[in-house]
Amino acid sequence: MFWNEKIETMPREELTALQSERLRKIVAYVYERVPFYQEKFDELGIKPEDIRGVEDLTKLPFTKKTDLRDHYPFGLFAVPREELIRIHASSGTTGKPTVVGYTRNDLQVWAEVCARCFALSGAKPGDMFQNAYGYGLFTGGLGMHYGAEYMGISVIPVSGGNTARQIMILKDFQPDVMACTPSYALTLADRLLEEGVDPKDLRVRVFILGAEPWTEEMRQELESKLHVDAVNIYGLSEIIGPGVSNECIEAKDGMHIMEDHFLPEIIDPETGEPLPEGEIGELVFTTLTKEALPLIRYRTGDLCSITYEKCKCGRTHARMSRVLGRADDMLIVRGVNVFPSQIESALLNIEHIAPHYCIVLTRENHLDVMEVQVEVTEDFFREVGDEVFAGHTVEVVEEVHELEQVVRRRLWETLGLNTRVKLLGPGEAPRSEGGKLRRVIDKRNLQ
Ligand code: DLL
Repeated sequence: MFWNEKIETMPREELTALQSERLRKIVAYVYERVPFYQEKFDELGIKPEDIRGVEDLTKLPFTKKTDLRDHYPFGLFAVPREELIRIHASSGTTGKPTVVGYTRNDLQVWAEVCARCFALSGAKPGDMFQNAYGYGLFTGGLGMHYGAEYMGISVIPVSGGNTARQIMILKDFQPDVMACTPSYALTLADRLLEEGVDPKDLRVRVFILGAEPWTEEMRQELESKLHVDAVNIYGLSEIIGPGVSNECIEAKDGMHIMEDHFLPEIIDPETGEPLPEGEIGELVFTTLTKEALPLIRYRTGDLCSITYEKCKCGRTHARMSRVLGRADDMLIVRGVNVFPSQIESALLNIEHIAPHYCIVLTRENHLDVMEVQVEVTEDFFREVGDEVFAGHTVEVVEEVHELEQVVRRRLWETLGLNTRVKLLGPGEAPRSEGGKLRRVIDKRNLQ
């Protein structure tokens, strides 16, 4: 199903013309209204008239997260505060959050793109939706909320966390659609199965998962455990929140970008040069219609690739691959670039290994040490007995060592790096309590 068929299937030539027209307008708009951009353009000797269309995009300067931080909280806003009708913020891991604002029209655009995400995910008017993204400063809860209402879906605004209540609502209200972070979907799936709930007794047919990286293996795991479709949704507060792109349920092969509102590019994160179609690099967006916080060539820090090939769902909008990691999340371990998602992929199809892990980095004698801590499955744990983990019986200890070796070998094949492996009992690795899960503990600079 389409939500806005004319736009979603617009021939590429027309779409490019629309993007060019909007780009010209937004460039003039920021030049006039945001001193930061006026200064930047002047420094580079660019006048708004120099930008005739998308072909001139690379003449424009980049915007970085640090620019938003330097102008905290409202310094990059293009409208007076009286015109704002909503504020959100994304929590920084260090220091101040990044603050974003919306005019009435921005909220309308946001509802529109989120409604398209629901359509892409196979949801339809009349469905009921359990929204387990956090409500609050985080954009996930309210963003999805208004998209669903706009489409005519009834929203159950549960917000994140409180697994017992989520399960009660899933069983009693029988929603058709659910959304949360993928790590939380795993928490939920495990709890449902633990409690003996048969997924066939639930009506929910699709999970819309995003806000953090996840893998194809995790999709398979969730789909088979829960008997649902699991689709990927992407977004970031600076650009709008959820709703920047979403997979179509027909292909589940890349997330369609709402290109009439957000103009994408892929650049080399080192040089800033644009990369050809299909190559992996840093994703950059220019907002084409945002009023409160328009951003020019905003560097997301997310690494992925983009394809413009037509999709079997009939949509013409470009598709971005899964996010493989963040340019700044990439771990450099003894000179090797490692993305947590590679580790996850390596772990997820090993027998007796559960999809719960964390990565601990330390330094010994000036050398980086990476320990991957991963849970064994319930079955394996029961089979070998819990004393094993305290190292009691000889034969079973061997079985555990063997499994450790298998994991270590798999990591070596995937990463080209020697790692330490620590097997954990069920439930010992950190779980999502409802929001995004932090899986990497880097102690190297604390030592
Ligand atoms: O996470 C918005 C959102 C809410 C997206 C709900 C999807 C669903 P922020 O808190 O600003 O906004 O975090 C944005 O999260 O730059 C990515 O690094 C990461 N991210 C978001 N979606 C995905 C995804 C929301 N599907 C940052 N896959 C982004 C991988 C994702 N990473």
